[in-house]
Amino acid sequence: MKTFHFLRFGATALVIFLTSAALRGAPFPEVNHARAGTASQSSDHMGAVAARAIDGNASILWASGSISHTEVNQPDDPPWWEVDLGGAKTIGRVSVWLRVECCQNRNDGLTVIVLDENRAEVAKRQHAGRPPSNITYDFAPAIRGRYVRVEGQTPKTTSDGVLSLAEVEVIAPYDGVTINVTKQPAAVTIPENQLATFGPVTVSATDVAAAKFRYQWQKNGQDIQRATGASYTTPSQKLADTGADYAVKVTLPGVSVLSSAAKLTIDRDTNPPRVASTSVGGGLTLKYSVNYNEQMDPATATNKANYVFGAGATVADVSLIGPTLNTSNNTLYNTAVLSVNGIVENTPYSLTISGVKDLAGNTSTSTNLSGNIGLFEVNHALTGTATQSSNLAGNTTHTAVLAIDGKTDGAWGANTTTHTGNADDPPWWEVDLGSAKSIGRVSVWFRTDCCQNRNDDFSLIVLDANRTELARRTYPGRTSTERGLQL
Ligand SMILES: [Ca+2]
Ligand SMILES: [Ca+2]
Repeated sequence: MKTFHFLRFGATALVIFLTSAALRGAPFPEVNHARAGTASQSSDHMGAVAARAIDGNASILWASGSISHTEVNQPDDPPWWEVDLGGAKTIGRVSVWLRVECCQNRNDGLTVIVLDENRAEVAKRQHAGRPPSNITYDFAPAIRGRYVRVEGQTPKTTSDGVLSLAEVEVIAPYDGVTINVTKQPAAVTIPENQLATFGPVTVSATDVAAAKFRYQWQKNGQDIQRATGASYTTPSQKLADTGADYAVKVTLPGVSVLSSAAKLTIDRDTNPPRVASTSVGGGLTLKYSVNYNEQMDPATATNKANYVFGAGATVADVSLIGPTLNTSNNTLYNTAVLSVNGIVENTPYSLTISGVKDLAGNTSTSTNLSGNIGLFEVNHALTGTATQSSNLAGNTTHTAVLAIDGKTDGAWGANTTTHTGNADDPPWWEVDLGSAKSIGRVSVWFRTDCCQNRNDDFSLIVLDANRTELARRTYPGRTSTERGLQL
């Protein structure tokens, strides 16, 4: 009896294995007509011939030796690249990979054209603006053509007139394949001045990998630009946008299906705005941030009179940040940043907010916030005056002031690092704080992309109003990024 059970279990397991293998099958056998074609282009640069774009290597890096390139010195107008498929073929998808590590402006407004055997135009697709590293067009139903041509921007405005293609694929239709939308987009209801997210939809087709599907969302039957993911999030919506239908067209080469439509309903916002949270930061002065729970009316949300602190504290300025996406509930909100004078660290505070409105015009009830202000940093250097031993000859950008502009990026190209001339011994940089200030910390960020030996053994010195030395520290050895002096 024991033996019988064991055998039966083994047989069952074998059947399951065979069934799942049969279901999984082999991937759909995709045919790339371009690999058997003949490529040409308007001119060759540095031996980077047209055939490199149909060599089966889609690397988008020049060093791969697999990228075509038309002439740079006398650019063609327009430059073109073309593959002759040898005869008319049925085409379901054209995919173009572009070089990415250089000169992306040259791809602006790229056009893909399919021509028949008599060179009559069968299809033409132009990419509006600057393409990413890959642009793909699906044709469903499939089209027939012999030549697939890529042309540069015409007339030339932002492009440099060069075509440099990593790879072009011309894919035969996926005949016999059916796309199933296994999870349709659902209807969405939101308050006005919020965004709506449709999907993600899920799709399947036998033997087809997920990466092969392409998505194009539509609003009331019209394609939405750059809405090409499995889900789509609208911009902030107005009441008048209510009732629109959203659907997604899912395509494979030569095959397409349209999802069911999902309706967007937008409710009138009758809820006054609330303060969701607050935070404290420093800078020139105390920055008190009020995070609202929704988008705010800029006029009332930045009116200083609507924010009243206790005696001695004044609001010097209010700026409105956002809208920002709250990812926990997929809603948009604004933050009011109050610059406050007259409050020091670690003291109690009271703030009354009233009269602020949301974008729909609902006025907040008066809100009182109180607590301990806690710790915040004030950077005295931001209001100081910077000088240095000399400026780099002929360079009016990298002056002393760039070290107190509030930015710590160490890359030269970020234009926020200083540079002295090359002959000072020793070179120096200094900030005058305007008057004696209490100092708890000095931090220095260095240039990061070059010449770190020039920071060897540097010294930080703090002087009083009579230039008497109060503190000095020399940092032995090499300093790569940031060094601080604790006082
Ligand atoms: Ca290639
Ligand atoms: Ca509201």
